[in-house]
Amino acid sequence: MILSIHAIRVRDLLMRCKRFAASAIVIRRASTAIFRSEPRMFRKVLIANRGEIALRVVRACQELGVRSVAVYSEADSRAPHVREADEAVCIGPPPSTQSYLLGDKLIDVAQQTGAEAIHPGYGFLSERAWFARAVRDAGLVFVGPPAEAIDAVGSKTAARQLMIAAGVPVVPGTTEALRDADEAIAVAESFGFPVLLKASAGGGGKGMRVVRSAADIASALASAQREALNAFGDDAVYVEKYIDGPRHVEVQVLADMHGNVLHLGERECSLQRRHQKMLEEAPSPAVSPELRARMGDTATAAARAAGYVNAGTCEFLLDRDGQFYFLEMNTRIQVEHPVTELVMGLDLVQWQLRIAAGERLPFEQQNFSPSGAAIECRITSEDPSNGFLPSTGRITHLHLPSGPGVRWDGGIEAGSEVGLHYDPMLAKLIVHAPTRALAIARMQRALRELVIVGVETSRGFHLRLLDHPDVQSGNINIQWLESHLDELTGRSADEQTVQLAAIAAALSAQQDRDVRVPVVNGGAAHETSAPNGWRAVARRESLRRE
Ligand code: MV4
Repeated sequence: MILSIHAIRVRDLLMRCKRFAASAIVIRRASTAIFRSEPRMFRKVLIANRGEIALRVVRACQELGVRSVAVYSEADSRAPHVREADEAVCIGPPPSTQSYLLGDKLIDVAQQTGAEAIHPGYGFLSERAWFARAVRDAGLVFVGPPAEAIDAVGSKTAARQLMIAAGVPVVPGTTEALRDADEAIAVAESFGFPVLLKASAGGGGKGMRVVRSAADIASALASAQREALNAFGDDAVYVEKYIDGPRHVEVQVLADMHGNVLHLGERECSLQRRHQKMLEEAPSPAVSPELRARMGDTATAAARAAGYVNAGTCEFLLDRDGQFYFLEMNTRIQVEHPVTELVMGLDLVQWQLRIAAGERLPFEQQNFSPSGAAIECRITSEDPSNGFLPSTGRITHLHLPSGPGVRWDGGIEAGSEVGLHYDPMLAKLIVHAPTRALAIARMQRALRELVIVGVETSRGFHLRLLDHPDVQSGNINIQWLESHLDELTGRSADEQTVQLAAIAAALSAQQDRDVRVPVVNGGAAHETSAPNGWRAVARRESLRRE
């Protein structure tokens, strides 16, 4: 009825809208002609990843007004990144070789959905130069560095040559593959044993051998070459002086297309097991402002030498004497990027998109210094008391920590199925506080609030880690975690004992719940029930609504 009364008015309005839209297009065309260099943010971006990083990119897109296209395997059809994206396309069965690693398919989907750019996240195709090149050749934008920059630092020996030429300190050693054991012995004797044989195509420690005497070189070289050939299809192995007990410190860089390169300080990443980081922090307790400036300048020089654009990371070894050596450059957004975001106060994933769209970095290097301290714990579905065996199952209950300075970057929710197809990292718990000591206390508090039921997780391990005096004092290096595993992986009780303890604790909490304590000492008497493990958990759980 209303419609018929106002039919004429509605038609009139529609006409005005059309005329307005037409003039808006004319104005936009005119303005792009005048400001041809003015970058335009993408309208739609495809996210070639899963889990927490896919959701992290969806969130960045939403805040920039960019439409997002998620892709997913059949195992991920109910995943949060699929639900939160504007569109989602199933790309294949669960194995990543048949889904998240199908570069051509991802490019097809981007073209079919009208996406203008592809964000690769980390892992999967993020550091494959051929994929960056194929995306560009398809007329799309790769949200990451140019394929040439990935190539420039992809081979360790080539990267070492490039960095030496740029004045970046590298560990003493060769810059070309070894021909034979005799050459390796000659080089090793020039700086002394122990030495480290490394695969040129390597990463993650594959094809690495510590050699302590000339007698051991020949067999170590042969096995390193064999392992390198198997893992990378390239048997090139070179030699470096072995640095004993260093820290792993990495520097975040951001570079735009217009020649601006910034560093955003360092992350301390020494707490790792089998090359899997367990906890990262920013800033590093071992880095002074003066060292930060020197490492930062070195990182920006390395990025310039590689022709780098977008977000990247320079990995360094920092030895006991405060000497630092360039190791390699990671040409992707990293898992641990949030600790840098929190202490530096910027959104790295948003800047990845803005840089890829052609924006200039509007920052001055001297305005950046870390504010407070941030810590990240990688919450994995692994059982620390059982050799970090991956744990699978359905997450039946999930309670997330919150409150001041707490951030949860997760890819799971209650109901999620955790399988064996992908990485066991479920989420990252990140805290920010004014000092390192307060950040540790905040992380301990947040980990205690966290409840994940259904799979074994690293939560308890992280609590024990943060309780250790060496971690609290920052007195750690890349060997520390693996040499303290026994103290950190408390053996778990058998299932029946766990069930009995849970029932006893629940009953006792139930009994306590409605007991009124007479007011003495100003009412503080009832606060004495110490927050000891089971009792505290049972009390909290019995107060929680289903
Ligand atoms: C080293 C080193 C000691 N000396 N190079 C391991 C993987 C690769 N990214 C480089 N790695 C190392 N290179 C020299 N000359 C010790 C390691 C190393 C390591 C480095 C960073 C983080 C964790 C590590 C764990 C074991 C060994």
